[in-house]
Amino acid sequence: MVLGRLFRRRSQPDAQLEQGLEKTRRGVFLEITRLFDRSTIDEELYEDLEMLLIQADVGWDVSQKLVAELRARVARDRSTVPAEAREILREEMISLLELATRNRKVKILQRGVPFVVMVVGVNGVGKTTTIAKLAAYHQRFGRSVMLAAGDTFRAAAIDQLKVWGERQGVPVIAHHQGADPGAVVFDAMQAAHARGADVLIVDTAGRLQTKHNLMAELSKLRKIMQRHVEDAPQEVLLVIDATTGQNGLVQAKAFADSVDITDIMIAKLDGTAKGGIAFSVAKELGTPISYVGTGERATDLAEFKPETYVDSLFFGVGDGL
Ligand SMILES: Nc1nc2c(ncn2[C@@H]2O[C@H](COP(=O)(O)OP(=O)(O)OP(=O)(O)O)[C@@H](O)[C@H]2O)c(=O)[nH]1
Ligand SMILES: [Mg+2]
Repeated sequence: MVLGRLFRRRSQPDAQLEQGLEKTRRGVFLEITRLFDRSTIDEELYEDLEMLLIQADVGWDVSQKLVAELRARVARDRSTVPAEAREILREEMISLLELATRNRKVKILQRGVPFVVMVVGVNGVGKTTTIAKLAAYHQRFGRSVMLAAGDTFRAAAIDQLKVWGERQGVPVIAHHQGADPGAVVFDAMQAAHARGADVLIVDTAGRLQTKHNLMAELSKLRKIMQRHVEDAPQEVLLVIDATTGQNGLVQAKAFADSVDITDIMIAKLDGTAKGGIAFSVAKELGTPISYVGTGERATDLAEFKPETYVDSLFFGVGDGL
């Protein structure tokens, strides 16, 4: 494709992220790239672009906003070359993702004080798998990690975390099924202190019946953590399932309304051709997206960087572009 030679990526390629976005890149975003492979900027370009963005799960509002910004800037710059419009689109997409990332607080890990990560989200979105990935991620920085099986609803949930713990060589603090998650967290905080763990990652249940129960449960866990570490949990990570699209986003929003979220993980990005979800998440939740999940293994995690993300939607190292 001629355009492939015109556009070169500017960010450092991230193999993990590219793998996660492969379906999206080879699907809708390939069509978007082809849209700009025409001789002039015309009305059809804008209309088709809007439709394709919506198809990629960018969301109705965000797609309209992106196209409106593109139109305005093309008019302002008196641009007539589709390649320039494509470049403007890239910039607009990056700045949209950066808006949310800007809210990110700098996190400081102190020796001897456990950095507590509480992982939350609705059923089946990928919380437990995310915990295994985070454990591997922190281990790569040489940090000692512990896990707490705070989802005590199902015996299987506890076992699943223990299996991951064994694989990763990470201790797991767990009680029996039906135990009070508060007691698990209490023990885990003590153990993390006693063993000098750098990072403690806490699994939670996503299946509490009402919003009120969920809030009560999570704020109770928070208080227990704060008895040991004043500003714990330093990270409250909301996991979103990319394959559930706009529906998942509505659920995530309801969740974020009841709990103070600091970071977002978009899991199962590899399982969808709708990687545009990151844009609606950034816009609707306004919380920084910090990680994406790109598969079922503990190593299938990528840090979220707006520029790399946008470039990975258009370029793949193996694509010859
Ligand atoms: N392809 C793919 N599958 C994933 C990813 N993350 C999780 N999964 C799969 O999604 C399923 C659910 O993952 P869990 O980690 O058990 O999700 P959970 O939120 O802990 O689920 P509950 O504890 O039942 O609420 C499992 O089959 C995982 O292997 C991912 O990034 N990519
Ligand atoms: Mg789980």
